[in-house]
Parts: sequence; structure tokens; C-alpha cells
Amino acid sequence: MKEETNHVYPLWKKLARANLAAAALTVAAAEKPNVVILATGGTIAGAGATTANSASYQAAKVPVDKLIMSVPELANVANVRGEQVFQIASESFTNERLLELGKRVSALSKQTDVDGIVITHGTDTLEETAYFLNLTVHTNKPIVVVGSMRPGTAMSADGMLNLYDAVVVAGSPDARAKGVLVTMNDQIDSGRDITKAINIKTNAFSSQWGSLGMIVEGKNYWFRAPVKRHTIQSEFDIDKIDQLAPVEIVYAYGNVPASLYEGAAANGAKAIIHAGTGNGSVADRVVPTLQKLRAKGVQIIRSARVPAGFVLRNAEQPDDKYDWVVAHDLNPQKARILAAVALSQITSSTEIQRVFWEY
Ligand code: DAS
Repeated sequence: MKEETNHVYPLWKKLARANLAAAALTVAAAEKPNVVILATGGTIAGAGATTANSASYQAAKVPVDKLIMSVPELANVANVRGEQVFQIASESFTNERLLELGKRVSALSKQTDVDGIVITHGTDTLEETAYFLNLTVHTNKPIVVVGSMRPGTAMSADGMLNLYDAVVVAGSPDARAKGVLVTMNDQIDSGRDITKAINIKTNAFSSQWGSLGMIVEGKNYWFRAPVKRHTIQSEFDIDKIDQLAPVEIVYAYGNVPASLYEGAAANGAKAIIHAGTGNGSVADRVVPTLQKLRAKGVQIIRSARVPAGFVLRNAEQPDDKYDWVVAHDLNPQKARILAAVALSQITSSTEIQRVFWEY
């Protein structure tokens, strides 16, 4: 036995073994999906001073290649490569950055050597980016937006598994044609419905109509599918949008002055999202101002500061009479995204209301 372990393989046998291993890897690589990770920053790329810093850290520090290296298991499920699109905390996203990211996603989705796309992103505006891509990128390929609530340097960091889940879903044929997806905390959610509901826990994200599914140990479990228009079903195409319309949000409360709405319009807003109390209610002292702004061509869209439910048309306000729009179940920040996209190609309030019913 001893002699056998000391046996030196002739060089040709070593080469054969190496070729076999390489061939196996090639075969394996050919079998695995090709997933591109577009990194934009956020906590998932964050770093804290100590492992105890789960909430105080600096976002947008770790580059995409290091992120990929930090989860070697990614190589078991996909052929992964990364691109650093931005390195920012997501509260610093802008319309211009949304367009730049969306156009890159669209271009990659058209490549035959790309099976799925993951976007690593800060959690603060993750829901806005996910909805924007859901509205404008014409592909059936899985697009998965992912973030984390703790930096990778913290005990029980959630980013590694969130990223692994995102890559699995992005490489999954059964994730195709479901619109843009978000994988956080073992859930698979629709980019349309997801929102950040808690600002400091790992179960921060939820969808009021429920997740589409779950992912557990690299396996997807689906329970429902989106019913609203998205991706290839959308009339909005990122490749034909060069600018998003200026749309602003006014957060309503007892004592809210009409001047805030006038200021938004004076600043060039083409539409104002009213983040109303209750069911999108409007204070009696504000109604005349909104009527005046509507008469000047500014679209008035009633959303609600209340996190769940949906705004009813002609309930709290005579929307037909005032020619206003209701945001349906979209929260103010998502209503802004839809209005900014829609106003890039439509103008009538009737058409905008249709869009809010359909998307
Ligand atoms: N500031 C947050 C952001 O970048 C950090 C995070 O939660 O990702 O959205």
C-alpha cells in the first residue's frame, strides 16, 4: 500500500487527469447559467468597524469582485461575473442613475450569453429601482434586485445568503416572465409589490399582497404570479426613454400648507403625488390649490401615507369632477416612479389613470 501511495504517475497520466478535470469543469460551466451581477453599493457592500456593528457602518465600500469572492458558493450554481455600475448608498439614487442602470440591464438582457441579471442595491430605495425596471426592461429573463440590512462584516450578516439566493433565482428558468424580483430574507417578492416596511431588522421587506414565493437552500418554491403588466408586457421601453418627467411627492399631515404643492409645481413638477392621510384625503384648505394646479396642466395623483390598502377613486374626493388620478395600491414613492415613466410618453389624465390600474 505504502509503495502505491509513493507511486509517481507518468506525466501523461497527470495531464490526462488535468484535462479530465478541466473538461468536467467546462461541462459543468456549460450546464450552469450565466449570471451577471451589477453592483450599485448599499449595505450589502457595506463595512462596519467591528463584527458587533450590525447597524452602524459605512455603506457602499466593498467592490463587486470582493462581494463575489465573499460567497464562493455562487460558483456552484452559476457562472458569475460582476460589473460595478455605481458605488453609492441608495438614498443617493437619481432619475439619471435609474436610466443609466436600466439601460445597462436592458443591454445585458439582450445578450445570448446572459441568462439572468442580479442588481446589488441599497435597501432604502431598492423598491423604487425594482419597480422602475419592472416597468421598463423588455425581457423575460430573470432580473433580481437584492440588498441586505447588515454589512458583511457583522455577525449574522444577511447579505451573503441574500446574494446567493438572488443568483440562484436569476439563473432559474422557473423565474422567467415573472417580472423583476427581489430576494431578501428567504422571500421572493415582486419588484412591483415589495416595500421596505421596517428600517432596522433583517425582515425589513414585505409585500402587502404577499410574496411570490420562497427560496430555501437554493431551491425556489412558488405560490403565486404577478397579475399587473410588467417587462415585455409593458408599453414603456427603457431603450426609448431618455428622460424621466419631474414628479414630486408632498407628504400630507394635519396643518400641511398649500404652499408645499405650489412650490413643487413652481419647481417644474409635471405631476404631484399627494401622500394623503387615510384614503388619500385632501385638507379643505388644499383643494383649491390642487384644482388651480390641475387647471395649469399639473397632474394630481392621490396616494396615501398609510402603508396598506389602496386609494379608492371618487371616495374621499370627487376625482372625476376634479380630473385627478388615484394611485390605486401604489405607495407614494412607487406612484412617483410610475408617473415619471408614464409622463415620458402620455399626457392625458384618463390615460394616466389607466396606467395606474394596469401596472
Ligand atoms: N443607506 C442604505 C442604502 O444604501 C443602506 C442600506 O440599507 O443598503 O440604501
